[in-house]
Amino acid sequence: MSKQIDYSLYLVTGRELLPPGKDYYESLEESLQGGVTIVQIREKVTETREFVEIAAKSKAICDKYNVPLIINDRVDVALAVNASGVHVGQTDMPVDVVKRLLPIGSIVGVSCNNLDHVKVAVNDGVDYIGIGSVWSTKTKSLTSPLVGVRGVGVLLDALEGTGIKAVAIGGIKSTNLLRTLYGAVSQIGHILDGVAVVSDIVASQNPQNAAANLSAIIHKFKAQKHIVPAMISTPLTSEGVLKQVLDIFAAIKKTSPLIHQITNTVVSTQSANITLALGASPIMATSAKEMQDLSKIPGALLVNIGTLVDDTKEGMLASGLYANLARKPVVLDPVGVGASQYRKDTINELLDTWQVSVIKGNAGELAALSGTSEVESKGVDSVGDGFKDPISFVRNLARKERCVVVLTGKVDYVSDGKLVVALHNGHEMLGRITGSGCMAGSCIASFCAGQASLPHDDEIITRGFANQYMLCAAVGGITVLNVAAEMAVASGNVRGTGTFLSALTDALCQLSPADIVSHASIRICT
Ligand code: 3NM
Ligand code: MG
Repeated sequence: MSKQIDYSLYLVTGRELLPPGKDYYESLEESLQGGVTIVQIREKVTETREFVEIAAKSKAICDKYNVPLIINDRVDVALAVNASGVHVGQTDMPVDVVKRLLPIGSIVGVSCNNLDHVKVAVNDGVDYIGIGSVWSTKTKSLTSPLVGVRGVGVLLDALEGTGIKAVAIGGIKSTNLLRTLYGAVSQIGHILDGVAVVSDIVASQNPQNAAANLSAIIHKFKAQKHIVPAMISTPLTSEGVLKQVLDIFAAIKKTSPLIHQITNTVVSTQSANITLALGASPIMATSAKEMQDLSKIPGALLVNIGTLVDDTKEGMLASGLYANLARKPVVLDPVGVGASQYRKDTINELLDTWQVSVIKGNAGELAALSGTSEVESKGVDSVGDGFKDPISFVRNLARKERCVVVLTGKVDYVSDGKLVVALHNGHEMLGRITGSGCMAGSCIASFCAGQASLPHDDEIITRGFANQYMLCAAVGGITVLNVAAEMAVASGNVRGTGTFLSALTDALCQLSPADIVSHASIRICT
């Protein structure tokens, strides 16, 4: 019989982290009142007698709230206080021995840092695994590399079909919990059963509030699962996408959303001008110190790593976190990510820190981001003919990163992980000026912001995977720039690349809904 345990908010104790003057038992009880669903007593240096005493008293408190108590590492202590189970690490007592010693029906959990650990845990038939460390943490000195939010999903894959539960641990706080939950998902869409937290609860003066905050985020997230399948079941047609593009286009003109862009020094001016031409309002702020304030203004965030330096990286990390918290769409342009290890590491750090709504790149960039060698890049440019099967590629990458992916090229492909849309607009002149890809990023961000300003459940906006709203926004951003390029050349005002850039800005400025309808080529591939 399977044990019905609620792993959703798993408190691991840490008496050394209590604020000065805060009583351990009081803190424990308050955290239970705040919504902790399972407790692990973790005592690393305490003598056995004291450990047993703490465990027994903690057990009495947990019993009052009907919350199971797990003991870290020590089977004897668990037996002594009749705890619900034991949690072991990779260098502790082997799981089969633990299981032999504990009463039948006890819970056994094990810490896993990598795929090999998970495979062994599955083989051992544990009840749950703790995956970590997801984020950096000061609570425990770590002996293995960070798993990262996106790394958790890979380990969850290995649990498919086993019935083994999983919690993530390490550096989880109310500020990154939503990102952790969104990002830590298996290929077929299984989410974490819970998150384990030490300092965000224990180090708080008010552990009840701290736990309640975390609990509210978890419950809201879990409730959203029911929204998304309903959306997917509404089939989206090419006409439906075009209609949404027109609605968003009108919303941009009407609301002039703030498009916060942390972009490269090569294109900053023209990206700002293109944003203005579309009717949105650019701000090119880069300091981490102003990211929280900017996140409060409705709009969207664009992060472009074209001329990456450490100073702007700090701003990028902060900007996305705040945008996630404010439920603002985030667009990532991984410019030249294949060019250097520094860029690759940074993109991984960014994607592990916040949830993006849309990733846009050329074939070389998206190949580097996804780790395939099928397409190579030279600096910021893609080399060769692109992917053999671009449709499957964008769909898979969208699933993996749980966001909308835009693959730019002669034909542009956009996918939310379910649908793939092919866009056939554009002009070869776009390839002859610098920063046309970056301008496409600005246009996508403007459309994401326009979409977010329309009346619908704003929770859906930041949700990446299978998000038809953000899919339509990305299609709109690419389409208006490409149609404007066609119209710029058709205007007869283009004598070279310089006049092309001016004519492109003019055409975008003057673009009407009727122009979009008559020029747009939007085709659903699947
Ligand atoms: N185990 P906090 S990380 C106890 O990676 C523990 O297995 C980890 O503390 C692992 O929530 C960790 O304060 C500490 O970051 C988590
Ligand atoms: Mg241990």
